[in-house]
Amino acid sequence: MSDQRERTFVMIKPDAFQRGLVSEIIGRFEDRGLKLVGAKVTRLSREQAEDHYGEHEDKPFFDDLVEFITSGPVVPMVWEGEDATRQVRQMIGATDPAEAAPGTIRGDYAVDLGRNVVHASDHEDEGANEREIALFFDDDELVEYDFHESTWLYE
Ligand code: IDP
Repeated sequence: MSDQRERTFVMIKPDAFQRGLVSEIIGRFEDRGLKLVGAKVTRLSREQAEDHYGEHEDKPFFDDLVEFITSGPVVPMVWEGEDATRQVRQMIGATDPAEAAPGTIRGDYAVDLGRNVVHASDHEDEGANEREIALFFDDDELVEYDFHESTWLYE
Protein backbone atom coordinates (compact mmCIF):
# COMPACT_ATOMS: atom_id res chain seq x y z
CA MET A 1 0.00 0.00 0.00
CA SER A 2 1.38 3.40 -0.94
CA ASP A 3 2.03 6.11 1.64
CA GLN A 4 -0.64 8.71 1.11
CA ARG A 5 0.52 10.44 4.31
CA GLU A 6 3.79 11.86 3.01
CA ARG A 7 3.98 15.53 3.95
CA THR A 8 5.84 18.32 2.26
CA PHE A 9 6.47 21.96 3.06
CA VAL A 10 5.51 24.71 0.62
CA MET A 11 5.71 28.48 1.09
CA ILE A 12 4.17 31.18 -1.06
CA LYS A 13 6.80 33.94 -1.18
CA PRO A 14 6.23 37.71 -0.73
CA ASP A 15 6.24 38.43 -4.49
CA ALA A 16 3.37 36.00 -5.14
CA PHE A 17 1.49 37.29 -2.11
CA GLN A 18 1.72 40.90 -3.32
CA ARG A 19 0.79 39.88 -6.86
CA GLY A 20 -2.44 38.21 -5.72
CA LEU A 21 -1.34 34.70 -6.67
CA VAL A 22 -2.17 32.99 -3.36
CA SER A 23 -5.40 31.35 -4.53
CA GLU A 24 -3.88 30.39 -7.90
CA ILE A 25 -1.01 28.58 -6.23
CA ILE A 26 -3.14 26.87 -3.58
CA GLY A 27 -5.58 25.87 -6.32
CA ARG A 28 -2.85 24.07 -8.25
CA PHE A 29 -2.16 21.75 -5.33
CA GLU A 30 -5.87 21.25 -4.56
CA ASP A 31 -6.59 20.41 -8.18
CA ARG A 32 -3.76 17.88 -8.24
CA GLY A 33 -5.40 16.03 -5.34
CA LEU A 34 -3.03 16.96 -2.52
CA LYS A 35 -4.49 17.37 0.96
CA LEU A 36 -3.91 20.65 2.81
CA VAL A 37 -3.16 19.95 6.48
CA GLY A 38 -1.65 23.28 7.61
CA ALA A 39 -1.42 26.90 6.47
CA LYS A 40 -0.92 30.37 7.88
CA VAL A 41 -0.23 33.94 6.84
CA THR A 42 2.88 35.28 8.55
CA ARG A 43 5.95 37.44 8.06
CA LEU A 44 9.31 35.83 8.72
CA SER A 45 11.77 37.24 11.22
CA ARG A 46 15.35 37.59 10.08
CA GLU A 47 16.26 34.66 12.34
CA GLN A 48 13.59 32.37 10.82
CA ALA A 49 14.72 33.31 7.31
CA GLU A 50 18.38 32.63 8.12
CA ASP A 51 17.44 29.26 9.64
CA HIS A 52 15.28 28.30 6.68
CA TYR A 53 17.93 29.24 4.11
CA GLY A 54 20.92 28.25 6.30
CA GLU A 55 22.40 26.01 3.60
CA HIS A 56 22.94 29.13 1.45
CA GLU A 57 24.63 31.34 4.06
CA ASP A 58 27.95 31.40 2.19
CA LYS A 59 26.39 32.23 -1.17
CA PRO A 60 26.66 35.72 -2.65
CA PHE A 61 22.85 36.00 -2.95
CA PHE A 62 22.17 35.10 0.71
CA ASP A 63 21.63 38.65 2.05
CA ASP A 64 19.30 39.58 -0.82
CA LEU A 65 17.38 36.33 -0.32
CA VAL A 66 16.88 36.97 3.41
CA GLU A 67 15.94 40.60 2.70
CA PHE A 68 13.37 39.50 0.12
CA ILE A 69 11.79 36.64 2.07
CA THR A 70 11.32 38.89 5.14
CA SER A 71 9.97 41.82 3.08
CA GLY A 72 6.26 40.98 3.36
CA PRO A 73 3.66 38.31 4.11
CA VAL A 74 4.28 34.68 3.19
CA VAL A 75 2.02 31.61 3.33
CA PRO A 76 3.77 28.55 4.77
CA MET A 77 1.76 25.38 4.12
CA VAL A 78 1.89 21.62 4.58
CA TRP A 79 0.49 19.39 1.84
CA GLU A 80 0.01 15.65 2.12
CA GLY A 81 -0.24 12.86 -0.47
CA GLU A 82 1.53 9.97 -2.10
CA ASP A 83 5.06 11.01 -3.11
CA ALA A 84 4.06 14.56 -2.19
CA THR A 85 7.59 16.02 -1.92
CA ARG A 86 8.65 14.95 -5.38
CA GLN A 87 5.26 15.73 -6.94
CA VAL A 88 5.25 19.26 -5.57
CA ARG A 89 8.83 19.92 -6.73
CA GLN A 90 7.79 18.85 -10.22
CA MET A 91 4.79 21.15 -10.06
CA ILE A 92 6.79 24.23 -9.00
CA GLY A 93 9.43 23.73 -11.71
CA ALA A 94 13.11 24.67 -11.93
CA THR A 95 14.59 27.14 -9.42
CA ASP A 96 15.30 29.65 -12.20
CA PRO A 97 11.96 30.59 -13.79
CA ALA A 98 13.79 31.18 -17.08
CA GLU A 99 14.47 27.43 -17.12
CA ALA A 100 11.12 26.33 -15.65
CA ALA A 101 8.82 24.51 -18.06
CA PRO A 102 5.53 26.15 -19.02
CA GLY A 103 2.78 24.50 -16.99
CA THR A 104 4.86 24.60 -13.81
CA ILE A 105 4.11 27.31 -11.26
CA ARG A 106 7.42 29.12 -11.74
CA GLY A 107 7.22 28.57 -15.49
CA ASP A 108 3.78 30.19 -15.61
CA TYR A 109 4.09 32.99 -13.04
CA ALA A 110 7.71 34.08 -12.74
CA VAL A 111 10.61 35.42 -14.81
CA ASP A 112 13.43 36.09 -12.33
CA LEU A 113 15.51 33.80 -10.11
CA GLY A 114 15.21 36.16 -7.14
CA ARG A 115 11.40 36.43 -7.49
CA ASN A 116 10.35 32.85 -8.12
CA VAL A 117 7.01 32.97 -6.23
CA VAL A 118 7.13 29.73 -4.27
CA HIS A 119 9.35 27.51 -2.15
CA ALA A 120 8.98 23.75 -1.73
CA SER A 121 11.08 21.15 0.10
CA ASP A 122 13.74 19.48 -2.01
CA HIS A 123 12.89 15.79 -2.55
CA GLU A 124 16.57 15.03 -3.15
CA ASP A 125 17.49 16.31 0.32
CA GLU A 126 16.46 13.46 2.63
CA GLY A 127 14.30 14.72 5.50
CA ALA A 128 14.15 18.33 4.24
CA ASN A 129 10.35 18.19 4.27
CA GLU A 130 10.14 17.16 7.95
CA ARG A 131 12.82 19.67 8.98
CA GLU A 132 11.13 22.56 7.21
CA ILE A 133 7.67 21.64 8.51
CA ALA A 134 9.09 21.65 12.06
CA LEU A 135 10.60 25.13 11.53
CA PHE A 136 7.22 26.64 10.71
CA PHE A 137 4.54 24.53 12.41
CA ASP A 138 3.90 23.02 15.83
CA ASP A 139 2.32 19.53 15.71
CA ASP A 140 -1.03 20.87 16.92
CA GLU A 141 -1.20 23.27 13.96
CA LEU A 142 -1.39 20.35 11.52
CA VAL A 143 -4.92 19.02 11.17
CA GLU A 144 -5.90 15.33 11.02
CA TYR A 145 -9.07 14.74 9.00
CA ASP A 146 -10.70 12.32 6.57
CA PHE A 147 -10.14 13.43 2.99
CA HIS A 148 -13.22 12.31 1.08
CA GLU A 149 -11.57 12.75 -2.29
CA SER A 150 -9.02 10.04 -1.54
CA THR A 151 -11.26 7.17 -2.71
CA TRP A 152 -11.42 8.87 -6.11
CA LEU A 153 -7.75 9.80 -6.25
CA TYR A 154 -6.09 6.55 -5.20
CA GLU A 155 -6.78 3.01 -6.39
P1 IDP B 1 14.84 26.11 -4.58
O1 IDP B 1 14.07 27.30 -4.04
O2 IDP B 1 14.38 25.72 -5.96
O3 IDP B 1 14.90 24.96 -3.62
P2 IDP B 1 17.59 26.78 -3.85
O4 IDP B 1 18.81 26.41 -4.63
O5 IDP B 1 17.38 26.11 -2.51
O6 IDP B 1 16.34 26.60 -4.80
O7 IDP B 1 17.68 28.36 -3.61
C1 IDP B 1 16.83 29.02 -2.72
C2 IDP B 1 16.35 30.31 -3.32
O8 IDP B 1 17.45 31.20 -3.45
C3 IDP B 1 15.79 30.17 -4.73
O9 IDP B 1 14.42 29.81 -4.74
C4 IDP B 1 16.03 31.54 -5.31
O10 IDP B 1 14.99 32.43 -4.97
C5 IDP B 1 17.30 31.98 -4.61
N1 IDP B 1 18.48 31.75 -5.46
C6 IDP B 1 19.05 30.54 -5.75
N2 IDP B 1 20.13 30.70 -6.53
C7 IDP B 1 20.25 32.03 -6.74
C8 IDP B 1 21.20 32.82 -7.49
O11 IDP B 1 22.15 32.32 -8.11
N3 IDP B 1 20.98 34.18 -7.47
C9 IDP B 1 19.94 34.75 -6.78
N4 IDP B 1 19.05 34.04 -6.08
C10 IDP B 1 19.20 32.70 -6.05
